[in-house]
Amino acid sequence: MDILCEKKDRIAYITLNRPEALNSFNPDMLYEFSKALIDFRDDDEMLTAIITGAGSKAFCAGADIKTMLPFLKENRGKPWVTSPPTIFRGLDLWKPVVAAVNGACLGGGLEVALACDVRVASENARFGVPEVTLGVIPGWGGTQRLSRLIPRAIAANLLLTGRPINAEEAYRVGLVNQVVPEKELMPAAEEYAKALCKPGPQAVRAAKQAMVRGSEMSLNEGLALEQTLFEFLLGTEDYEEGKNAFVEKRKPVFKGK
Ligand code: CO8
Repeated sequence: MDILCEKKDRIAYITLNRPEALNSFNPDMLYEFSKALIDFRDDDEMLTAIITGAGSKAFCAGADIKTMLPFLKENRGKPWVTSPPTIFRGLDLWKPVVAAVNGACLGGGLEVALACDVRVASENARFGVPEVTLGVIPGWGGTQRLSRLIPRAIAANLLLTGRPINAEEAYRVGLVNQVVPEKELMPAAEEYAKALCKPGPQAVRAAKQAMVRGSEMSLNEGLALEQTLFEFLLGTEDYEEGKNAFVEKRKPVFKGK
């Protein structure tokens, strides 16, 4: 299994599991990744996912240069073959996702992390988009998401030179939320995940949707989307529970309905 999935306490753990190739994606693994994400999206018991890489050397070194890139070349013009829905393209996933980044996070690996909502890194993490050094460009969202997330000059330097940055610099430029010693990586990621499980699930998803979709819209369109989602939430049981719990001075028990 190139993708491991475990579910515990409403958190889905998705592990990229080809440590012998630094968890780089071959075509089968990409399909398995897609399935795992769809399963997470459709499982009502699951509220948040944590994506990480097996072993301590890498989160993910990107597409497998020896198998994936030739596969993509062979199937040029056939997105139905090359692009199963994932968080970096084609899958609307409004449940929150945390990336726990251990070691190398390069190319497609960084693109996976960029498509997550929160990124926690171990001190040995390195981030980069080396695709230009292979004669291609990032193709799983890196050219778009990186410059939307961090200052454009820094994104340009990474994208156009292919040079990586270390965890400390990634934190300084706002690429990651927190840097922790390696052994504290999963506990730190779990802390974020648990915090994301606490509020009303429908509200968390609506907030993510408004933020992600809104960033693609004019301010006025974004405000209209926000209002639509707000009014939708007023009709949910979670809103009644959240409001009543506040008034009754107790903790809310959300059902995600
Ligand atoms: N693909 C295939 N094998 C890999 C990859 C990779 N991306 N990365 C590492 N490996 C393999 C190595 O070949 C090696 O295998 P072996 O032991 O059989 O020789 C093993 O993993 C260990 O790697 P290294 O010996 O190189 O380990 P180091 O610690 O010396 O170096 C690095 C670690 C710096 C991470 C180095 O392995 C490296 O530079 N890897 C390549 C990183 C890279 O260039 N990634 C970008 C790939 S392209 C991409 O991601 C495009 C995504 C978008 C697709 C678009 C679709 C539309």
